[in-house]
Amino acid sequence: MHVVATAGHVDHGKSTLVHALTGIDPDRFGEEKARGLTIDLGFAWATLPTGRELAFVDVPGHIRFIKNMLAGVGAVDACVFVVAATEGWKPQSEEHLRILELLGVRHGLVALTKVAVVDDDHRELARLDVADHVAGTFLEGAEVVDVDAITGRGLEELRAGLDRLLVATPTAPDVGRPRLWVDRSFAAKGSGTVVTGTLTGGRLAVDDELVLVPGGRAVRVRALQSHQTSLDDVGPGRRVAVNLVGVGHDDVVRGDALLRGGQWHLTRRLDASLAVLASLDHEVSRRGAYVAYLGSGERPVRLRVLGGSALLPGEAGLVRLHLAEELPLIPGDRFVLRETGRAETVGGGEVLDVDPIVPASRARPDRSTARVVAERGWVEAEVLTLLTGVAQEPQVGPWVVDPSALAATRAEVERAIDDAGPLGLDVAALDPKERAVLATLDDIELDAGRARRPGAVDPLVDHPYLAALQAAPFAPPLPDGVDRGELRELVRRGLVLASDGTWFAPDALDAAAHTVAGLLAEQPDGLTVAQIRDALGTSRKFLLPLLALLDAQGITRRRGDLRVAGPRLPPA
Ligand SMILES: Nc1nc2c(ncn2[C@@H]2O[C@H](COP(=O)(O)OP(=O)(O)OP(=O)(O)O)[C@@H](O)[C@H]2O)c(=O)[nH]1
Ligand SMILES: [Mg+2]
Repeated sequence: MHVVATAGHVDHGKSTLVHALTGIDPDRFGEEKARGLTIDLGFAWATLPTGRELAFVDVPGHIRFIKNMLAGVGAVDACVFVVAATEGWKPQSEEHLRILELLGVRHGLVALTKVAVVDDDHRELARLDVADHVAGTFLEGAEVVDVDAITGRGLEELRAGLDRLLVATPTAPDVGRPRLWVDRSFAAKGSGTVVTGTLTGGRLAVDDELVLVPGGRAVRVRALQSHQTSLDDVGPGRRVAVNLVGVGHDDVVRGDALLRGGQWHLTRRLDASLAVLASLDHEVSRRGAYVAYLGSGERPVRLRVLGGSALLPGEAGLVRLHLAEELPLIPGDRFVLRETGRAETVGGGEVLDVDPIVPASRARPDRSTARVVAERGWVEAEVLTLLTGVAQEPQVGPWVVDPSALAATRAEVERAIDDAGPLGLDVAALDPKERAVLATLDDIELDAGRARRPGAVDPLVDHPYLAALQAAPFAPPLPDGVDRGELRELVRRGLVLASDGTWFAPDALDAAAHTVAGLLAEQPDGLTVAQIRDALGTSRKFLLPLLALLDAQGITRRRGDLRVAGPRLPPA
């Protein structure tokens, strides 16, 4: 399945040829038929001798309707370039060829039309004329087929030529990210809003929840058609009509995009390459009123030349474009730039950066992902995927990180670990990026939420205060002279139990629990504080905080003035 555009000067026979090949008159409007002039895009389709299907987007040749031509050729796979043998190469032959070049069309053939009304010499001259003008373009060496759509001469050769052309023409790839630039929106009887366009990037299916951009309106697909056949789902590289729920046909215009929410970076600002046509008679600078043809739309833009102030005719450079509305763009999207004041095609290029963050004075955009990462240092893989249009795997946590930014954070984390010494670095004190980096470090031990170098002796395990507490379990000394940070860490790790300004060894609690269990076995109705105090040989001053710990751990429970068995009381 391919979508092929016509191109060529006004009246050279584009629509007549499409009609002859498909049986469908692409001129849809009464005025077009009456004047014999295409005004807006026309659509038709056919099956070639080999069974291959193709859709035509038929464009107007008249210079006044160039913006309609531009709306139709943005997403096509190939072109049929029409030159009338009666007239040869004309101004819009030239302009259409330039536009196709700028939009990156790389496949096509030439139909030399009206050959039945010229003699052989004329026809040969026209052929030479065409060969001259396509030299150095994608049409150099393309097949040139003599046809006459009125007599039917050459139509079979043209069909065979299209078959040969399309065998060698890649179809629009499916990257799971559909985008339909709308070229028509209308109300269909009984079914509501229908939009049409050339689908690229992925599939659409009935019941899909989609959004319309700009604006972000949520819509649902009620029905789909391609070539007037209803389908449940449809792949890229086709002309598609989408019946939408959730929007009136007047609220969608040519140039809007239909897509899945969350799959696109929407931007008002982009960096791009710009090739200026050699035929232009003035330089391109920020002065001038420009429109960019992006997708199927005509967009007013402000332009700034990067790395200079102007581009000369025939020169290629870099520009930053500012749009009036947010568009779903990815690097590689192509555009044509025209100047509205002079109504002339200035040039065109390729989107390089859909979210430029470097000031225009320093920006040097290119298509490389590494540049996008380097400019940011850290970028979430999901965001990078939107910015590049290519699926990106995270490197560290959810991020892709510039090598120098990663090295810097790594060094910081290592230094912090070394500074923390044998106690280890409290991982909770790190920010998420540092924590993600920590997880990538080899030579680090993680224990109880602290990171330290392996082999670093933990000073807490043999801490003298532990020995002091153990030596006097029921008359524990105060932590005088113990470093506060170490004490906090001892408590946090459960090496020391704190209660009400008194500190105990865990052994003290175990011993007390056993003693109490023994007493309660004999006296299950409860023990007085004095009984426990005497059994442990301690004083009230130490016993009350100790009982608070026993209660808190569920070893004992209070009942009035007595202590009875709690759920965690050990067996006697
Ligand atoms: N004899 C002859 N006449 C042709 C042929 N192709 C087109 N014509 C005539 O040329 C005129 C213009 O044809 P169209 O098909 O409308 O030309 P077009 O390129 O679509 O014109 P625009 O869309 O306005 O740019 C019509 O009167 C056609 O009948 C052909 O192959 N032979
Ligand atoms: Mg026409």
